[in-house]
Amino acid sequence: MNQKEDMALKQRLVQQALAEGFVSCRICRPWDVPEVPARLEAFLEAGYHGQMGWLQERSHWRGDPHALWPEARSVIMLAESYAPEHDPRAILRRRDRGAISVYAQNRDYHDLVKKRLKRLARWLIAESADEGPQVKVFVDTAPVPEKPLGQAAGLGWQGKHTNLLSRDWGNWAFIGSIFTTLDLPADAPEMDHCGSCRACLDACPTDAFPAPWKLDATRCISYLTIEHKGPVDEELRARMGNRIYGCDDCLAACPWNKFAVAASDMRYAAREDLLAPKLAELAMLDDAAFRALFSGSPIKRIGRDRLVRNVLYAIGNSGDATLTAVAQRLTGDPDAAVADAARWAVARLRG
Ligand code: B12
Ligand code: SF4
Ligand code: SF4
Repeated sequence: MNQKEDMALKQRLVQQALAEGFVSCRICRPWDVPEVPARLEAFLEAGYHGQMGWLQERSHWRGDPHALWPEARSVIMLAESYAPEHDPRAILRRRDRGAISVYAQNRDYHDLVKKRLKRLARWLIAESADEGPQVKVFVDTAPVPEKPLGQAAGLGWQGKHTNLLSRDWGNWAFIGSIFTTLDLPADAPEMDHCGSCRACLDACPTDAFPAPWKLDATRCISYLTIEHKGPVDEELRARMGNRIYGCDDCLAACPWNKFAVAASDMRYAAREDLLAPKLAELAMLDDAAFRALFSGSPIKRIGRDRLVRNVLYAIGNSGDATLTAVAQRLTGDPDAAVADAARWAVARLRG
């Protein structure tokens, strides 16, 4: 294809991406993030990844998208909004209820974004005049530095809370990518618009930011509730409040959300039963009931034991003595972390 045809294809691609429901579509080169390996190395050396050994294992790819697939010439970066209609911080005051982070209140985004990416990638192959272009789609699960690539493509910038945000759609968006052997015209990177703001850093309940743009994941409630196996450090449990899956505090604090674009896919809208679930009911879930309740939800991935462990920390933090009996029943649970959390909750409520 010549330059004019490349540009025309790119313009139609962006139109098609928006028609699919993405809020933004921009392009960079796989080699456009040379700063990442050193920054990733510093993160790993500080031990900020905790038990997420998979971040370390494939760090040569995570640091260098060009090494991940040397034949790729362009990376198409896409943002998909899941902006909530409610203030996710309101639930934090209802201490007998569990707070589930916005992204997990309905369907698993991995499934929804991946389907959309695949449809767009098929469209691109069909529309391209080149012989047999190849594509690979990624959302979260592969060792791809999605946020730095997003910034390089001009989708948004990496804020001080380390997430990608934009002046057009705030920070409530998932990121997906399509790597392709096609040589599409690249966009300019986005620059920083955080300025002197530090609202996200100050909002963090566990002081998980040692510095702006640096997250110690081992202190982040998202990591503690989703990734961390076994008992959580007692100093941190007490700060988790009623957050039982993920955390939204740093995202919700960002002033750029006033420009957030509403989620176009209703399958992200909060399920009625996951907006303010009762801790007493969640604590009683067995494996079968857990699987039935969270079928199709990202929460399913953590399993009954870890969710109930988190629920018991929330019960311990609730100050609600009527929940003591519920915690007491789980002090002999076969899962050691659940039993430990139950004993801790009982002691806190009696304390
Ligand atoms: C591991 C992981 C986590 C970990 C670690 C998070 C982290 N910040 O690293 C945990 C479990 C804590 C987590 C939590 C969340 N996650 Co997460 N997570 C990932 C994952 C799989 C990898 C991220 C990674 O590589 N981390 C390692 C560190 C080293 O990378 P990093 O944050 O990019 O760190 C960079 C900065 O520190 C930067 N840096 C250092 N110094 C400087 C200086 C300047 C000036 C700048 C600009 C940058 C900079 O360089 C580092 C290397 O690039 C990505 C998917 C993916 N493949 O990218 C999703 C992803 C980042 N997560 C996502 C989401 C939605 C979340 C949560 C909001 C979920 C929730 N509500 O609970 C929270 C947010 C917590 C937070 N404040 O970051 C989205 C973010 C979308 C967006 N708009 O950015 C992603 C992109 C998934 C997706 N495809 O949509 N996550
Ligand atoms: S997600 Fe919550 S705990 Fe993690 S950094 Fe943001 S505010 Fe802190
Ligand atoms: S809250 Fe402020 S510092 Fe944090 S990401 Fe948003 S603009 Fe940047």
